[in-house]
Amino acid sequence: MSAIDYFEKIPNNVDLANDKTLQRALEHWQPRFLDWWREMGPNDFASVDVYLRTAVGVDAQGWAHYGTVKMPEYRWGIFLADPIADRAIGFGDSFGQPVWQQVPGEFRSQFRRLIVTQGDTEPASVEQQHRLGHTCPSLYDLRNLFQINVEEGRHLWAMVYILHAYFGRDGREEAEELLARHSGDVDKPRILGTFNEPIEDWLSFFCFCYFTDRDGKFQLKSLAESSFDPLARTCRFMLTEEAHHMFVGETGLGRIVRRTLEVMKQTGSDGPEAVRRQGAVDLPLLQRYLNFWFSSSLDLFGSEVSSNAATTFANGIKGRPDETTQYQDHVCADSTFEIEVPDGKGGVMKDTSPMRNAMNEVLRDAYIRDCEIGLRRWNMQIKRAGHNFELKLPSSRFRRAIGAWANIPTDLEGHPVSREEHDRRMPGWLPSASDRDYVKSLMQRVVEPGKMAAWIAPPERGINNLSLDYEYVRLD
Ligand code: BYC
Repeated sequence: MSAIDYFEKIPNNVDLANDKTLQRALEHWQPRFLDWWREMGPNDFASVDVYLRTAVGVDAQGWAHYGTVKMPEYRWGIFLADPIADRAIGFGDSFGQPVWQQVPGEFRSQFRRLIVTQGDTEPASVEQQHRLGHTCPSLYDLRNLFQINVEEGRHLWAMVYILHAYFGRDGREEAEELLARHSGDVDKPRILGTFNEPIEDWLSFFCFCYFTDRDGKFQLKSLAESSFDPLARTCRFMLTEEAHHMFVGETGLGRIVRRTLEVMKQTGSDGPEAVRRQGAVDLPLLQRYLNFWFSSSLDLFGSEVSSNAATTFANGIKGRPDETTQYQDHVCADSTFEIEVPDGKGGVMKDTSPMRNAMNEVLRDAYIRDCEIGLRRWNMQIKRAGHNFELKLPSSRFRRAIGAWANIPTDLEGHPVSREEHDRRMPGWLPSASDRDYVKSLMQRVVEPGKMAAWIAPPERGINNLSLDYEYVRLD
């Protein structure tokens, strides 16, 4: 295992002390990062003590340390997973050749584009969640929000390290830009659509963690296959932290379902009004939030047919998740993939794309299957409680803004419909203004240790074997 130097200004396992130029460049960026954190992060909580996990190593057994920290003092560091001896390129035209320790000149701009896009999402999510701390449903949840925020900050560090270390002046300029764009900013928005959507309530937050962080899992897994070894190692370690973010989403939504079912049992009614009278989230309302965040997150995979995707696969830049273990053909020079596209006459038709061009769709399909797992679990809870209601993922054709289905009006099942019908039925498909007002009315902050807001059930256990009434955040 590579040692992590905690006495350094920037904890790292990349031997920063022996690269003074890089160290100085990163130490120059560090105060800018902290200024950004103070301005755009959970700034109203700068002085509170939070029970946080900090990465202290990269091996599976003991990579994290838990302790009480004030967030601006969190040790954001640079950690790469240990190298794999004799690792060879796992896909594309250079399959089987040794991986690269430097970026080949001819692929520089493609790598930079992907690394910047990945890096951009990390601070974006912190900005989106900027004010959520004020309406937390419990101290446990508040701590989880802050844990996610500091780790997204560390993931920004991960990408900034790669930009500084391997992309020279261009990389340093891009690192500055990562702090200059802001989520939802009219003039300088974040790069990808979902990261400009406001997250103003905890139901949206849990949906974001469930759907959008899961895109992070798939994109990081694809980049973890990259032939550029430092990028692959960086992403492998990021995935370790990412798992907790999806856990927060999945258990958050599961706890909401559990609470709603309790209320339905108590009142003996499954009517949305009865559920709302008890201050819980009715299942149709939850479905509309799922529709919103799922469809938005689907766009994050890019177009069904993409020359960028073909090039990055051919060049060994970005593979498929678990490329080595999940696929037989790692070159995909002659294979094809069938996709469904609009037929231009208000219907759907099958089309065949070269496999390399369809890599975004291959990933999106795998992502959708992964998203279904949580829904199956929640539907089981609903069924066991004796209710005839099923949460469903909408079709991947519904409400798309990117790719073949962009701006094509369809219903939830993906059947093309007229614009008029689409607009008329939309309030039943996505959260309406009154849904959002209702959810907002639930967002009353609960900060007594062990207590939960009325719209969410308690988690099964606390953090790191601590009890649920542990004071995870000391607000004083
Ligand atoms: N919104 O050929 P196309 C995470 C752009 S989440 C706006 O269709 P391509 C996290 C695209 O950039 C993971 N623009 O697709 C989660 C391109 O623009 P340029 C983030 C979009 O190139 C929660 C153009 O459309 N990581 O980590 O194959 C919290 C044509 O693109 C969108 C990554 O995404 C969109 N939704 O791109 C915190 C990995 N979709 O370059 C963190 C890095 C596409 O022509 N990125 N465009 O100006 C990539 O791998 C690829 O850039 C994409 C697909 C997956 C985005």
